[in-house]
Amino acid sequence: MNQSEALAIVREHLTEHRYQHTIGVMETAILLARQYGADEKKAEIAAIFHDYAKFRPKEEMKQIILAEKMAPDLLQYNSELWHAPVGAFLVEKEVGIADMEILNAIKYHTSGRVGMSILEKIIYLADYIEPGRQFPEVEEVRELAKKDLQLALIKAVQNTISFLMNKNQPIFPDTFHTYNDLIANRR
Ligand code: DGI
Ligand code: FE
Ligand code: FE
Ligand code: FE
Repeated sequence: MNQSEALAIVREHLTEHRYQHTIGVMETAILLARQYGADEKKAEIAAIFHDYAKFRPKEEMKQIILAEKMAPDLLQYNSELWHAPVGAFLVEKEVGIADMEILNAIKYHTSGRVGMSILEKIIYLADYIEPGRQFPEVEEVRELAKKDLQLALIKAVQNTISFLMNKNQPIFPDTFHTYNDLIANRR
């Protein structure tokens, strides 16, 4: 699948704003893949489809999580978390993407996970720093991403956790596990 075919598919499922975000994630992910020696084509496709399920009805996502026996505790946390694993499932089923590295990068783009692959890290980070993101903390992470993927990712996860805590939001356990794993493996 080439870039324009993939973009045409995903565009049908997104708002214009989310589509522009997706373009930003794609361009950022390709650059990060080039810089850090990951597969640029896989980064491109994973980025294009990362928010594929963002606008699925909550009820549909809930049914998929139950039917596919995905982590059941997902349902006890913010429904904003659901589009990542559900997206990976639907991209395989509806779009026919079978590459597990791409599917896992989509699946874990919101929470991260323990033992993230380089592609998973790139998609998580590209989602956080793409040019359309404007919150104040993002600039520091963009600077870190030019030098050190690991340090940039740690900062992005820390910022995400702090942001949620400041809003009195619950934190999904995998988000904490991601943080602990990155800190434990810091050089
Ligand atoms: O889909 P995007 O907006 O591009 O970004 P995303 O998939 O990284 O995150 C979607 C939302 O999920 C965002 O508003 C923050 C929220 N989120 C991320 N991690 C957690 C979380 N919400 C809760 N409650 N707990 C988390 O651990
Ligand atoms: Fe997302
Ligand atoms: Fe994210
Ligand atoms: Fe996104």
